[in-house]
Amino acid sequence: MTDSLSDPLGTCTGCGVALQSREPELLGYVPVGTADVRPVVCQRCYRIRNYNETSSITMDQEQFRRLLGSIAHRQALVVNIVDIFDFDGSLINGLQRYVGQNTIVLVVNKIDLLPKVSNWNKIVNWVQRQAKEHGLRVAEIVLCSAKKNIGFDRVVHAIAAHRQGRDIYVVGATNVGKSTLINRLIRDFSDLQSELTTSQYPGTTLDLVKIPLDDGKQIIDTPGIVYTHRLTEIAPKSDLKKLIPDRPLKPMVYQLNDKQTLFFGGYARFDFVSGARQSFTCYLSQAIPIHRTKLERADELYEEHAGEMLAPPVKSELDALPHWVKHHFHIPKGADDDVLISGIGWVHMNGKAGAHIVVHAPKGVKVAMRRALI
Ligand SMILES: Nc1nc2c(ncn2[C@@H]2O[C@H](COP(=O)(O)OP(=O)(O)OP(=O)(O)O)[C@@H](O)[C@H]2O)c(=O)[nH]1
Ligand SMILES: [Mg+2]
Repeated sequence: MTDSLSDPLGTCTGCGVALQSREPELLGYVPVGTADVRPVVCQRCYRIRNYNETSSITMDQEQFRRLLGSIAHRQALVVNIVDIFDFDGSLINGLQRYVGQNTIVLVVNKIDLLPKVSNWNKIVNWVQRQAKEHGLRVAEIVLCSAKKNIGFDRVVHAIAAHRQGRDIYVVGATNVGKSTLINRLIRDFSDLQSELTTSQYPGTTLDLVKIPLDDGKQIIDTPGIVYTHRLTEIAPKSDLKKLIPDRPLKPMVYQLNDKQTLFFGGYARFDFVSGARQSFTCYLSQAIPIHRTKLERADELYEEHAGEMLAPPVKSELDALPHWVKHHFHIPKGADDDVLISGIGWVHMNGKAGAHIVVHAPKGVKVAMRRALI
């Protein structure tokens, strides 16, 4: 994975990229002289850490798939991290195929974002069922918050129980918190000085970063897989602060009559087309305003107010986003389901009465029905 410009300077301890001191505009650049300062981080990592800069350079996805596939030929424990806020969007399709016979521990991160009253046992059962439906055989499921240090002892326990002296690969979609979780492990269990680079933007880690363990084995951070079905991959970076929640979700309950519409900023629209009056509970970042209107007014409202009252995205960002497509759902009577809009959140329908729902979301963004998480 070394590019042709790389010097024999080794790799960046923050993101794993091969270091070079010739081309400031290319990945892995370190100014001459600084490459001797330990631990070495590339200019991009330095800027992300110190100026909260974004970087739009990400890894070639084919390379990533090859890298993931190589795990199958090694003896390893695979720690797969998923983001509870975008569970369906952040699952790795076909992970089982990539990792072969190796054991998988599924770590469900960002649990701090769930409403405070959430029942963890119910969530573990829910994850178990989802994993099974996706054909994922996991040795253990652990809920945690790497950032807020919740449930971390359970993560450590699960890793210790299943590792059996093997290397540990931490894998997952971008931005699920892989590097944050490993940093916590480093802080708590080693006296290493280096730290992995983390950021609020997807695509931070660029290559494998191997961190030595006391027993001669390694824990390996990997770049996140990019799924363009996640809104967070295609939304302008400036909107991610709003889209990605930074505190526990506050369920917003709407009692709707049929032919009413909810707008989620200007990013998606939820039409309750038919069915008896019922409640819909929205779980979105609190920075995304919800507007209720009549279905017959919805097109016009969007025409007039997209990018202004219906924002984010703001007007100047609208053209760069894919146009909306419609997703139809017929919710049977008695169902207890969510409609997930990857990267925006989800709407829970108690289904007492059955409903026909239409979700409008940018083309390509994953919109799916699932059993209720909460
Ligand atoms: N709310 C919350 N945010 C978290 C948690 N863990 C990580 N984050 C945040 O998620 C963002 C991404 O974290 P990273 O550790 O860089 O994620 P990553 O999976 O390594 O991302 P890539 O390197 O891009 O694949 C950062 O803004 C973190 O602060 C958590 O437990 N809760
Ligand atoms: Mg990372």
